[in-house]
Amino acid sequence: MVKKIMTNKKNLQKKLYALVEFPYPSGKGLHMGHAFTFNLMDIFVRKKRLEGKNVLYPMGWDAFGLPTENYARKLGVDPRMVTKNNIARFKKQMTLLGLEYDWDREINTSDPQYYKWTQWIFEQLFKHGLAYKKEMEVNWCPQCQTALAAEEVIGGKCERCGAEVIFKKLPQWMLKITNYADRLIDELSLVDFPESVVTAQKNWIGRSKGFEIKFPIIGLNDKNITVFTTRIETIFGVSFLALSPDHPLISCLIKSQKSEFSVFQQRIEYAKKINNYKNTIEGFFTGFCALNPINQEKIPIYIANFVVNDYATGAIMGVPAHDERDLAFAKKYNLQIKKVIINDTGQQGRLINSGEFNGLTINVARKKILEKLQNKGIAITKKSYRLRDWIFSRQRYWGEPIPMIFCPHCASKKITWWDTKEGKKFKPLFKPESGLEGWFPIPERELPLLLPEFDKTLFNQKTNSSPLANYKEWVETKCYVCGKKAYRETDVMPNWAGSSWYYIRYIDPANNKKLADLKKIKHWLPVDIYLGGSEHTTLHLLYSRFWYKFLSDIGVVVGKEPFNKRLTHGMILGEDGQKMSKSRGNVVDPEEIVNKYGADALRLYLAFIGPYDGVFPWQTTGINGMKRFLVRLESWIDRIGNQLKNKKNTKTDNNTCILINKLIKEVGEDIDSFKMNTAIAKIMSFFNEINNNARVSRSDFKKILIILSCFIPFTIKKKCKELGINQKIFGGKWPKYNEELLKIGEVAWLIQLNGRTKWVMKFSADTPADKIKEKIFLNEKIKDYLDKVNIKRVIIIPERHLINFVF
Ligand code: ANZ
Ligand code: ZN
Repeated sequence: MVKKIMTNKKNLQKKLYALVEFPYPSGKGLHMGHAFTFNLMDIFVRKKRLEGKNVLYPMGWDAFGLPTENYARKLGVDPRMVTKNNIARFKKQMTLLGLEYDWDREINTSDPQYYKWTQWIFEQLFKHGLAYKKEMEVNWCPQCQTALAAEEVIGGKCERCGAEVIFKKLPQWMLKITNYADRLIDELSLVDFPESVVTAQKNWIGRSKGFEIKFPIIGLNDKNITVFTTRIETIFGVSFLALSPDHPLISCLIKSQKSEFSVFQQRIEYAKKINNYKNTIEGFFTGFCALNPINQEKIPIYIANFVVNDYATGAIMGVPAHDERDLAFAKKYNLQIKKVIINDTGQQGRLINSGEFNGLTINVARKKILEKLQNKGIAITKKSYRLRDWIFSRQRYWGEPIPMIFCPHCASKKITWWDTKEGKKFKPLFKPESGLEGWFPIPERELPLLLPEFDKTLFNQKTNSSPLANYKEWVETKCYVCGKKAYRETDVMPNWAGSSWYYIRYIDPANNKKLADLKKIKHWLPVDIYLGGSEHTTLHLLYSRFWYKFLSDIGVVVGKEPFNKRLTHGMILGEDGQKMSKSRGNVVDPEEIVNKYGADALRLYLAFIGPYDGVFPWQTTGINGMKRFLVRLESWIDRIGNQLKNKKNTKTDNNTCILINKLIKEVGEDIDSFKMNTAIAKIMSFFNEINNNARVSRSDFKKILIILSCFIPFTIKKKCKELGINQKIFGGKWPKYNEELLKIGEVAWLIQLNGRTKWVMKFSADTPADKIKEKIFLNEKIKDYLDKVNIKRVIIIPERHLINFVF
């Protein structure tokens, strides 16, 4: 038993799941940014494999999406064909670059055997109460009769035909990601993400801890306005309440002044149009007042444009003396400005003009005021979130069909899925939303629900909703509950769907019974290192983490977080310092570069260009320089290789031995910490320092080749072949270094105080004497000591490795 656990642990230590964000196979082929990122991970993975790690290093295709659909529409070709061709080109280019993925794990989100499981996950979400339908506004082009994605609306106009885009309300599938808001924040403490990513995730969710307070409306019995505030201690300074322009109470408050209110509404619409909304302050007095529950003061109720409808309660208490926006509002409408806190910065503030609470600090006042109002049932503590539910419908063709049917008959009888035989037995994690009568998931055994064949004419017809609505035969189906006529959902899933769980499928890509085998999941997850773009630090990461937590809740995966470590990579700009784009004409195509300079020159160049998270312009001079370095390397390899061929049993000379040990250690450490640029710098300085007539043993020569093989695999392969080195370099082991030898290059310095040796410190032999003092001061202990005395003179005797502080 014990033995079994131990071997498992050993296996786990050996596993490494290295993930890079999979690309969208666009028609443009691999771009330089892909090459930059993929190359970095490739170096890392090659080293880990040489170390004997069991590495999962997969690649696949995020293949559904808008550009392919639009291209298909324009040319009347099947997006399946377009995707297939693009993928073939990407794959060829990746191979050209020497990226050694586990191609037997390749996945493609538009492959029915893949999206079967995307649909399956959706059905689980639905059954567990996490999917519902809601009327939401979409961008609609009345000319093209189609919904538009945000990026297709340019300056309020349709990108394709130039018609003015309107908002149209359509019922959309929604996913209740908000149910996971707290966990999506709190469990960030379990992962090793860059601080900027953690902050981006937190800000997107936007959790704010505050209070809800009820203000009774004077003259409307039993009616209250509930406001959300993070500053309950300012309640004595409230001089108005404000509701959002869509607040449900408005209908009771503006009965006698409907026309004035509609003028106000038009004013805000206009402000929205001229894009000055943020700086606009527009208020409308309802004629009603409310009672401040803390002191029974009468306060006017306004409607104000700056109160957001779907945040918190959609109503605020205005405290002009302590909030800038409230102050601007109070000035415009001549409202009281009453200061209730002095020193209102940080925690130092104290209450004034606040009755019995005068003199209290902010924190104490908060507690006391809450206590008082809470006892009367007027206030509670409350968290509010900026995060909204995820709109999951797209009015598109090239996406995963949402696997739902709607039966009007069952709907009229108010039958939901949870009323069916299967549904009754089911225990949902969350209470399902209302409004889902007549909506049923397609039986699991019938998945995947295939996207209907591409049909140019149907595809291009105008609809009132989605292209799939034109596929009448596909849409009409039979209700599996009552047997009457039913209709398939015609919306498809967003592009985010397939990428929210792809890293799970890599683990077990051919499984046709499950999304992936649990044992394999337990072995491989979490992903050890995930390299991706800064554009995905919010939504993609949030959605994937949400799905993972849900799948974990239903026992399909284990653990709380899917990605242990995340790195955000930078990018490569055009030679002109601008983003590479066809229209600017500054695109540098990796395939062309490989053809001209060879893949290894490009690999070296991209790894050397700078830190993995930087942004760098492409430089032709740089790649030329790399090509020259590569030529030098090759001739060095040839020279040593040929020497070894002729002589036997060469021993490495001492100096070279030290250099090689340093090389192994430092390059290895740099790769581990993803500093490929400094790793290459060290390789370069190694070849500068190594003597022209250096002697290198066969085994040391191989060590050098192994290190180089992570960066320039093609060259090393070629050289091995030429030199007849048939021991497989690529199946070799990442070399070990000798600690003792590293020390040989070190010299012990005596550190004296007034001529008496107090400490001994080791420095590498090549440390210049004038740098020794600096280095000594890096030692905390010694620095503390020396800082306390008044040093008069410092005597350095380099020949004797001695430094004397005189005081
Ligand atoms: C009184 C107050 C006094 C406020 C003060 C602030 C400063 P966060 O931290 O972002 O949650 N607020 C509440 N709901 C709002 C809505 N729907 N639209 C616009 N503003 C809203 O901000 C919370 C603060 O934002 C709340 O605290 C409220 O103003 C405002 F000296 O209440 B405060
Ligand atoms: Zn039915």
